Amino acid sequence: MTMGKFIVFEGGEGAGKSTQARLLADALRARGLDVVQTREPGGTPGAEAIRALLLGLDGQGWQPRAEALLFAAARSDHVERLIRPALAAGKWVICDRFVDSSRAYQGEAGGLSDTEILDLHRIGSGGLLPDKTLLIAISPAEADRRLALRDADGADRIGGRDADYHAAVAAAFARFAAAEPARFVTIDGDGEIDAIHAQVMAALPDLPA
Ligand code: T5A
Repeated sequence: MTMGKFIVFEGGEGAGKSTQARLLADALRARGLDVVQTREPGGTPGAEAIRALLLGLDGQGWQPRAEALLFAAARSDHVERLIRPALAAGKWVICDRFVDSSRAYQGEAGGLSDTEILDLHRIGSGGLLPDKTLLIAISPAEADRRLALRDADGADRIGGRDADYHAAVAAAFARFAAAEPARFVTIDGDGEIDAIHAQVMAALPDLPA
């Protein structure tokens, strides 16, 4: 059995990751591929329970190290129970966020070092990395516009952090993409949904017809 492929969408809030993940999953299924679409934090019952702890608005929130450990624990369960078995069964896994989100949010913006985040990932998930990471880059003004339309009730605990935090996240993603050009493709996320989907498909040239 050939291993499946692991494709991850990364980027800030409102960049259009979930929208594009859905469109890519549909396009791959239309080509006859067996696709698992999933997200982080979450994707398994245990990881979804941790998601509620991380993103809920009650309580005092988490210190950066506890937050990083919770994301790593959720990812560990997700990788062990869902992602690795799906890849081993030859499926394509399309995931909304993965370890680069922890490197950007808990690392760069949250104050942990990249080495610390990658150590947690090695312990929790055997250091698994995507075959391809599609970074959707969007201007802060366009993200604000989309989220204001969608989230009339306000953002979650991490999405609601200040503009400096989100600027640090965006800068970190751009740096990761520049450092690993074979794994990352940066997609211009400011345009129309269909035009962005076309960029996504062009970033995956080796798809079966
Ligand atoms: N986090 C996560 C960490 O801190 N560390 C980690 O390790 C991980 C894994 C996750 C939070 O957790 C943090 C990051 C986040 O703060 P979430 O709710 O899953 O929280 O948040 P996001 O992943 O950011 O999801 P969002 O839904 O906010 O953003 P998406 O998925 O990028 O955007 P999407 O597709 O939902 O689109 C947003 C809106 O814009 C519209 C959509 O219809 C939707 O209404 N839209 C467009 N409108 C116009 N033009 C386009 N091209 C559009 N594309 C989408």
